[in-house]
Amino acid sequence: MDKEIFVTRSSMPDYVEYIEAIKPLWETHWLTNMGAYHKQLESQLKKYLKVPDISLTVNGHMALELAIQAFGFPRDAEVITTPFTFISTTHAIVRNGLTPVFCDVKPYDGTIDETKIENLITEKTAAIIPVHVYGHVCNIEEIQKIAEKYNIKVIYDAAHAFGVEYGSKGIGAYGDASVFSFHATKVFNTVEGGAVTFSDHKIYEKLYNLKNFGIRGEELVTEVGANAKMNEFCAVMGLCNLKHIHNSMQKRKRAAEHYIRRFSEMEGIMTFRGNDKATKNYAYFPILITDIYKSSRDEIYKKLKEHGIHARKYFFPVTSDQACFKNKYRYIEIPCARSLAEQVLTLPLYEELSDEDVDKIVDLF
Ligand code: T4K
Repeated sequence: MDKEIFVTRSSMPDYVEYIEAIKPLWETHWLTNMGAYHKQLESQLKKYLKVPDISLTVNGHMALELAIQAFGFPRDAEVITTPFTFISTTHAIVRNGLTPVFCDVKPYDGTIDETKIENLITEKTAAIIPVHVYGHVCNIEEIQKIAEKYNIKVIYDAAHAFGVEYGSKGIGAYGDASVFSFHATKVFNTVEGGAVTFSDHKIYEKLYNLKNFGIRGEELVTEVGANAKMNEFCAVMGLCNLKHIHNSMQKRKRAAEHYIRRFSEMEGIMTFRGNDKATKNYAYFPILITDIYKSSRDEIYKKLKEHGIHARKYFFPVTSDQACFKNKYRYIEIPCARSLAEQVLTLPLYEELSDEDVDKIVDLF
């Protein structure tokens, strides 16, 4: 069997660097509940992500669930969202008791098709939850215009968009809130972790309650909350990984550019360009295996697997077709989302992926 190559490989600091960094925990024994490292990471990420405010969480999914909950939408409200995403986006809406309304996406970048949002708005629409899928930036300006026109909220699922900048601002500075994932498979990880970014400080207080049982004093609980705090071991992992993030993205960039060079010679294989006004974080390397290519996406997926290369069909099937959601919600045509889901293949991309690894993968096409 060839050396196995997975779709990604967690970035980790040097072992000694992390061990040295967590040593003080053996003196303080303060391991969680908004400890010193949690505070440090919040303040460093606020600067790095160029956002007005941030609240850390135990993972990206809980960040999304609690961000939605923080706005207190009525129970039967509708939320316009994309089906071309990881299942977490749709779960977070439904677990809040809200109804997802699936909008189609744009074929060239997979983000929500802003021209189709307005038709889906009803008197029950409370929010739009678009996804900066693969780090591709949504049409922020148009989405904002629609939100203002109908007085609805915008919560971006920015799980893939860590470090992306748009204009002079961090991507998390747009909309009413944005949600990031720091999962082990992400470009920046805290093992498990996530964050909500926003500009209204009232949201910080609300999220504080929601992630810490609503506790505001030893004998005072002001609201019903969950437990979704980031612990100190994860926060230290984040502080260490943040020191190396530039380097890490540069290495991913090198591998991504090598893929692009190789695929530019191949008719029928499309790579994504993303938004020219946004910076790139090289979080994922999705390609489209179009109908004119000699093999189908599934044939390539299988062939790669036979050679120990574990590409992934992120995101097939569309979330609205998953067993738990199929035929449950309003029927809306989503031809582009379905077609992308059938043609997309996310290829391995991580720091240590060498040009030789990329060549080995592309040579199998
Ligand atoms: N919104 C969006 C748009 C998202 O994509 C996600 C998560 C979320 C919200 C929710 O955020 P989190 O609650 O997860 O923070 C993975 C991740 O678990 C998930 O975080 C991610 N999106 C999704 C796209 O992918 P799987 O089930 O495909 O991962 P898995 O376990 O198959 O791992 C993939 C590869 O990564 C492995 O083959 C090897 C490598 N790996 C994996 C792990 C777990 C490592 O190198 N280290 C590891 O620790 O879901």
